[in-house]
Amino acid sequence: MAHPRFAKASAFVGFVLLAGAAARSGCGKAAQQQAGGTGDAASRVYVAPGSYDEFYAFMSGGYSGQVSVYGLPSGRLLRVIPVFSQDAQDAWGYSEQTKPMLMTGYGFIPWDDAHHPSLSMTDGIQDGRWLFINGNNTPRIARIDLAEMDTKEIIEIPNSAGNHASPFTTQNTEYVVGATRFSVPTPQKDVPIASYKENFSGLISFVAVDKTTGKLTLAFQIHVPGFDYDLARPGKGPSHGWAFFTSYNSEQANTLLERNASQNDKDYIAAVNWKQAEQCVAQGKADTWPAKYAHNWMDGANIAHSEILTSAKVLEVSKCPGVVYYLPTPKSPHGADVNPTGEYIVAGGKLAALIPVHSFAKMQQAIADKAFEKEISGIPVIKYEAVNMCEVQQPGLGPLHNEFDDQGNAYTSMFISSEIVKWRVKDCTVLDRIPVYYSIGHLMVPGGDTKKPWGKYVIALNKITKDRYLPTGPELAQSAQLIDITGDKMKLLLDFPTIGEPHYAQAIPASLIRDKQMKTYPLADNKDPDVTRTEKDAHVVRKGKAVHVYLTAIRSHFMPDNIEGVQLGDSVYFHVTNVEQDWDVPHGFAVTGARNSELLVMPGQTRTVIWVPERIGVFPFYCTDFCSALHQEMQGYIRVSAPGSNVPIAFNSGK
Ligand code: RUQ
Ligand code: CUA
Repeated sequence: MAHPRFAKASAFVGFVLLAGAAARSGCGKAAQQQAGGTGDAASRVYVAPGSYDEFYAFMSGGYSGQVSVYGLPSGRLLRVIPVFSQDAQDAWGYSEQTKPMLMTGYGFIPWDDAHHPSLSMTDGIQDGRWLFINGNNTPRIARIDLAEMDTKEIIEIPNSAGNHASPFTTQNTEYVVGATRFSVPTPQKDVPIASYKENFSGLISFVAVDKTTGKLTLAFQIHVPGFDYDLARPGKGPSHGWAFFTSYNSEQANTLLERNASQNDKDYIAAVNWKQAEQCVAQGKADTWPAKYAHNWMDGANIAHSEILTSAKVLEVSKCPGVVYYLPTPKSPHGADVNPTGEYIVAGGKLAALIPVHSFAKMQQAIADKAFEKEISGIPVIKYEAVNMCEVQQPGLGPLHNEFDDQGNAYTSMFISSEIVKWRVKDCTVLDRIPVYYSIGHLMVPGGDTKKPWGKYVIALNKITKDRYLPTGPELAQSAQLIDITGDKMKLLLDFPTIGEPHYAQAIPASLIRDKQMKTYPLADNKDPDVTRTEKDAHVVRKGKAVHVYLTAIRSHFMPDNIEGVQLGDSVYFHVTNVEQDWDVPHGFAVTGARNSELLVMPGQTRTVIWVPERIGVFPFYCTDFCSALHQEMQGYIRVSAPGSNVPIAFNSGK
């Protein structure tokens, strides 16, 4: 049976793994019969040729390191935005103007594991300015500009390891948050791994976002016990000023966590009063720790810069009492989600047989009453009964994440029983359930994490597709499923494959950002020091062993397109300016034997690629983007002579 949802949940790990395997193997035929695909469903997702989708959806690429942009309800892929991974299509991380974006305190790192996109908000409602996403492996947070759909900034999070609980946005985008998933010696030092309990700890990080420019600054970090801080949600409305972080491994195991971190019946949600933390930091109560982390940004000319920062403000809980409380939460919780009113905090206890709903008002009362069961490293643990509002009983197996609609309902993803369960928040009553194919991780309702859910759909972001698509060798597509939530019963409308692993996603009404889309970069404003504004300015100069070629690109030629005087041992810098000012006319640039990538140059922009020839001869370069009827003619030659040759630098020009 593909959906053993009524099986009694058990914390016994072996059982859990088996149940997961059962869900994964699926029973294809039954599954297909239950799936959508009716004419009605087809018409709900049909966006006629030439028409636009209603929503932009931004999906994390997981281990692809990027963000993909889809239209909803059609599920059409519109763009892949390069973020943490080098991307040859856009020359991201290959061109000289973009390479500094991938700098870290560990050097140049051209990859990360991107999990959770998070849109900027004003008063708890999406404002269409920026999208943030975390890098999980080398802790980082990126900021994408939604008018250009381009990554503008990446900040590394020092002293942290595994930046998973990130980068969730506070109500007015005051902060995006981060936390330590893998506790480590903090600050790092050489100690036995078995000394975990004495030497390992976690940090919860608050990265401030400048209201006007979006600029990211590491504001402060809070030093916390060595659990695994997994996911987070800032509060909103009444709970604005707080943020909630789930943790597992309160056992503080350092080996075989699948067993050793599954001992306790409850782990904790860390409730962090960040407004109070701000005050403590302002009063000088934070310590300054040495640190080494990169801050990378695109300037107004779209040229990346990178600086290494060397200190961080760290607040000890003992110096700011009341800044963190622990809320007991069953069992090894994963997601922590705050409902649209900001009153309820819902956890997804992966190994729990229920979904706990904590009340912010009860939490405040419990703090006033000191209804604590104990303290852990100076952090009061509030009594479960004093904070819990209700429990959804037997919802299914393996609850992970929760999203909300505008009708007071929650939707929870069930990894093990492969389903979405809809339930009423105010009394924890299950209303409906729908199978998904298979092994759902996150789910997303457009605006479902904000004060104003747009509703209409829930998207299941599944880990396993098995029998859903034509097979493609050992690696199968991962999948999103679009489900209608406008009626009492959820209805499956569409399957569409995704790029990389779709952890979380966000969606915003297209009307909020469609008309803001940038069409070209004004050539007059191009401040790149290597810009070539007109063909008359195109030229080639030698500076020692470097030859700089300043080219223009316009339909359908480069200027210059005949270049001589380069010698083996030189590095050739091709600075290509696209002097077009029309929308949707990029030009590409590629040269034989280039060991990096092509360039793709947007109208009005300059991009540089370095070419180090390794043999003598005459080599072609050409435009890689089919830009006009005479695109194939958009080509040139560069001649490479022997070292010490007397061939002078020469080029044709528009003069
Ligand atoms: S985590 S399911 Cu980052 Cu739940 Cu992916
Ligand atoms: Cu320019 Cu093809």
